[in-house]
Amino acid sequence: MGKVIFVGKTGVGKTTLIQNLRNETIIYKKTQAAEFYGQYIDTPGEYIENPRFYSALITLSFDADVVALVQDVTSEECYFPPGFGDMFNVKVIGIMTKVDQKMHRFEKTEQYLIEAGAESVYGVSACTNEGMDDLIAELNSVI
Ligand SMILES: Nc1nc2c(ncn2[C@@H]2O[C@H](COP(=O)(O)OP(=O)(O)O)[C@@H](O)[C@H]2O)c(=O)[nH]1
Ligand SMILES: [Mg+2]
Repeated sequence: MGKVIFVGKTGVGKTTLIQNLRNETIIYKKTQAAEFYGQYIDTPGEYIENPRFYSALITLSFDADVVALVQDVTSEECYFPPGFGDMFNVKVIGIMTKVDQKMHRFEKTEQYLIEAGAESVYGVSACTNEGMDDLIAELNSVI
């Protein structure tokens, strides 16, 4: 079975999204290290916040078929440099989280993920399930 690795800064909603994809009860839990949940690989935000850890992401991506760059539509902070996705040897997609929130930065976030190297971008809410069907269909087509 193929695997997806979720990469993005702390608090964008990676762990919550994985819990939703696995139909698990959503429980807040700080991600301290890379964690494997079946076909999903969760990573701590520190791996993207500090370029010193990029090598850890590259190593983890060897186990994956898709790298998902995750960014929160309410956040103004960007941690993916342009072309960031090029360092991975697998398909790179973008996921915009928290689309249920009023403070949308939809276009900017999408553009930013594309510049970072995402082939396609999905907008989702793990709370309202908005956009989840399209994301699941995409993941099912590649993993
Ligand atoms: N409104 C809203 N909040 C979310 C969503 N997904 C995650 N959150 C919240 O964002 C915070 C960080 O989520 P978490 O999954 O721990 O982020 P991670 O650090 O990227 O793993 C938590 O308080 C979540 O409840 C979402 O789709 N909508
Ligand atoms: Mg987490």
